[in-house]
Amino acid sequence: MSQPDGQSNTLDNLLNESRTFPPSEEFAAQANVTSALYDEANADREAFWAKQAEGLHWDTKWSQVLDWSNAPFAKWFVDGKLNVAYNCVDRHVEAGHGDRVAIYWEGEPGDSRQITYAELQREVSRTANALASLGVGAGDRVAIYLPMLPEAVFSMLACARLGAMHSVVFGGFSSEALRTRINDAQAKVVITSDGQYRRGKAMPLKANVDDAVAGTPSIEHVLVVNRTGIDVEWHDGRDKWWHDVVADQPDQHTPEAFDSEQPLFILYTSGTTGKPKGILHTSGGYLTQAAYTHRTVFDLKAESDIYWCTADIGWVTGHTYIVYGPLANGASQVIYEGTPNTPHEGRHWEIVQKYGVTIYYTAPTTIRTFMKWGAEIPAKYDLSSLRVLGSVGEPINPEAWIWYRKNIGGDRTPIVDTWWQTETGAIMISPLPGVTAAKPGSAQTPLPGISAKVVNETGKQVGNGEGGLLVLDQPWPSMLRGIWGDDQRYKDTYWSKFADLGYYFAGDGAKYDTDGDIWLLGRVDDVMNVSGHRISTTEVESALVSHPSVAEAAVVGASDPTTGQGIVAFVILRGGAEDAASGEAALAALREHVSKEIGPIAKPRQIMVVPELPKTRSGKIMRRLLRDVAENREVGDVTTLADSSVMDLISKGLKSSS
Ligand code: 6R9
Repeated sequence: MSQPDGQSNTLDNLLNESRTFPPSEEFAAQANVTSALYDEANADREAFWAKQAEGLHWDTKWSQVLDWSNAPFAKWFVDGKLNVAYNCVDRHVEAGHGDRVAIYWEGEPGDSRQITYAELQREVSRTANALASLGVGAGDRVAIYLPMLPEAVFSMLACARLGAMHSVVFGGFSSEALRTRINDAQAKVVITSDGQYRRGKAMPLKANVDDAVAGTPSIEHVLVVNRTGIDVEWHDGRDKWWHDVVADQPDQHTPEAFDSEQPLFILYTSGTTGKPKGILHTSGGYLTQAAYTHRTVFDLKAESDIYWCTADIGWVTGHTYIVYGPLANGASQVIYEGTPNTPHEGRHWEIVQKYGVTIYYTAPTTIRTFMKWGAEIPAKYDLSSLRVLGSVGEPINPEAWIWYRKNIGGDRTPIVDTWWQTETGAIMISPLPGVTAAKPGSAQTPLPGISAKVVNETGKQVGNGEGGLLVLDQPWPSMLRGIWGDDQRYKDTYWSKFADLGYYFAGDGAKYDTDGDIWLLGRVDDVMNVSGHRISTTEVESALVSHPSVAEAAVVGASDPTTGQGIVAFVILRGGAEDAASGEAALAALREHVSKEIGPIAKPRQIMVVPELPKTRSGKIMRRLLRDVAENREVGDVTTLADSSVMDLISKGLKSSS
């Protein structure tokens, strides 16, 4: 049973983690669903999904739930017609919830804005009218390159309303990254802002668009939100201020019903090689699974919950769990513009306290950052409103999970560790907070309606206690419908490894524990091979993080003349531990700790103490760059890093300490 003591020196890692946290009786009693949902879905998957889809408003009902005859190109809710924006906005107003707050927006400098569903309906209508006046119609592509502003949500929903597709590009990306994405999608309009606040400073944003758009013949207009008031260059005719074009539009707009398979958005995700893939999502199936998972996995009560997902809108988590899922469910949510340490390291907890946030969804990297800052920071705030916590983006180390539950969740809240991908569109594997006895570090069970398996190289399901590759062996409503403009790459990337079995290969390693629960082990490209043993980076990282002095760890395999690969670890120490642990003896003790946790084979050859780790916008560690450092190579392409100066910091720090 549970020993919820994250601060102790409990030796735990993915191999012997055995604590479980069943939901409390009170939580289970009020939960939206029970374990009967698994039985219902197993009895008839298509009927189950049809029932979920019935929760949306359809102008025309579907004639067939799933058409998989042209696999791997799926059609869900065939012949059905709906408007996605109507479902996310208007129908809540028509149901009498116009006064409910949809968005509590909190700006980084401390300004704030509350937007009710009735206001959201007017804003989205105005934006749709404005985009239409700029020539945007069904099937067109609109690039959105904005900070976390309400206008980003208005823009996405306005596209959906018009049947146009959005391609949101993270505001931290370079002009070059924006240019290639605009060109790949042949976008007509790009929506941006003059600047964006980052750690208390107004940084230019439109300037990047000017650079990008110099090389994008398809762009006809640049629509600019005035956020910071900094100077911008202006191209008459091409550039339009949001407040000029949108404000005067009529605040009514009649939504048109589109086919269930009408493209909704493209979202680019970087592959290990080659140009980014434009992942294509469509309407009816996507919205069905977004709404269902948001309601079920977070146990959402739309009338009373205050939900907060801390992701950026430029990541798929922002699409599905800030925009489409919560709004389709009529939820009230917080959207925060800035970084977690502006102006101080308690900003998130101050926001939780201010709005009485009940559901909080973030990434392991953020949790480990909070650990590094210290438990005394959240302890200063009233977090008693929280009732469900979520994690997404990477495997969460058991120690971080325990810390999260103890210091944020008051040893009380369920935690849902949600596995999914840009490609899956919505959550696929996760505990259910009122049903599952949670295990720290495991995503555990495919959701009702979803089928996933761990298989070996030949596609045969492995047994309990064994590891292999994660596959999805049945189509699901929010699955990607392809890679924009490249059907062959879609088939090659996801469907060729187990072509005769028809399995979708997710690219992740995973294993079953002795109960048959699933543990994710990271991308298969990150698996190391030490003297012929396959060792997962996640396992070694979790062993390191389970040591009291370590806040974050990244592990790579560096080529080694004797063992094939040797394990090189990069660690960030917890607040206060720096002096004690960076000495030789302390590093030797850390190596011993890993050896004891996993076995001598997993003992790092070398441990380097660093101030930061290189991460993508969604908080994933870019191990490729660390491998370059470990193998003494010139560091490769850093354009998709959230903060491109991090690699300099790491290289400099290593030089001065050696
Ligand atoms: C939503 C999102 C997808 C990859 C995925 C996996 C990793 C995400 C995870 C997780 C273990 C979890 N991942 N959630 N690994 N446990 N709960 O992150 O999408 O940016 O496309 O990344 O992220 O490796 O394959 P995306």
